[in-house]
Amino acid sequence: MVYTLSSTPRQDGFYMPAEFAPHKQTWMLWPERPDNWRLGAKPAQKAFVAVAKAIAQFEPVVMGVNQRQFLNARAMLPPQIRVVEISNNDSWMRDVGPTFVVNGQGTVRLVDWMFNAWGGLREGLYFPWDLDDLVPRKVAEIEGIDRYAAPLVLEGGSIHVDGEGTLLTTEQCLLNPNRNPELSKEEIETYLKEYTGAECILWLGEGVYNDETNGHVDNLACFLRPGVVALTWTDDHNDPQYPISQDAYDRLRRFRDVKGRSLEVVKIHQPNPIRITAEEAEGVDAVEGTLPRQAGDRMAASYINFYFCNGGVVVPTFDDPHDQLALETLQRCLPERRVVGVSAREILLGGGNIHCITQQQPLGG
Ligand code: KQY
Repeated sequence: MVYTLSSTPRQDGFYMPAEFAPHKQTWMLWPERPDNWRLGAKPAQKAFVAVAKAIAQFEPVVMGVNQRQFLNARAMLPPQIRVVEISNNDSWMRDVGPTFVVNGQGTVRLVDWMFNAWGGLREGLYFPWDLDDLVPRKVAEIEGIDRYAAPLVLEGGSIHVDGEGTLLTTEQCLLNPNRNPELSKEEIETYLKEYTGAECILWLGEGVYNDETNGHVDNLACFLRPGVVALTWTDDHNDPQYPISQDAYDRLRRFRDVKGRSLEVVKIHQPNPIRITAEEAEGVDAVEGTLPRQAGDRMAASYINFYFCNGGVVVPTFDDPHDQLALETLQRCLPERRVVGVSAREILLGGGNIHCITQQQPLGG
């Protein structure tokens, strides 16, 4: 039996563990929509296969797929990657998927946030999003785990936790009137605490320049472990990213986490500006209601959009001179893990990156 609970995770002693805690498996969704992914999503599908294979070196991967792509996904993915039919509007499992919570005694449940395609009817990135909104319920049924229905519009990429009670987010996203306009900052904090178990909410300002999610934190900054945060960085004062990263750095240095610690900040230099080419833009179908792709638009490229898995870290690379330094810096900071780079331009062209297309299910033990 799978129950929808009327209590909150905090009331029941559940909390969201850090991404770097042990996982049972990783969830992904298969890309196919031609108004977001160029050339009928064929290049994106190859990139998703590369990500899934990289993660599968470390832990099991489950790929959710719409019915019409089942056979294609099954044929393109290696047999150890499980393929299950989960209807969806697009493939951003971080954002449409559940947030798993644990109680430290082996029980795992999930939080099902409300989803409005990053901004609702006026500013959302596509319409409709009804299938996306049902993904967490289907994961609950597949896994046989109970569900909390959170009365808050939130995407998984807009929060990071350290697993000890500290949560990192951005004002640009969570206070955006296109998410929860009826709620005050204090009310949003209360919901975050009730549904993730966090006690200390740290607010950064804006997210990465031109990020179409309204500034998800998962492209800007993340915990490497409790007390240590990685931040996307540039030394170029003329780059529009500079004041954003500088403000985030200043805030991070001022913060104290739930344990009263000051935070160490590791700067990860961003890639050189990446712009969509005319050929890439032409490959995307124009559909009313979907954010159009235009040649010359700068993409929100960041190495921070990486994913922790058991014993590994899967990091986007961009065929850029900064790739090597990003990989080396992460490897130096995370010596107990193997850092793996995956070429991610095709994922970036869809509006996100490796962290945005993955969702960890904790072991919970
Ligand atoms: O988390 C993300 N970065 C998702 C972005 C959605 C893009 C839809 N075009």
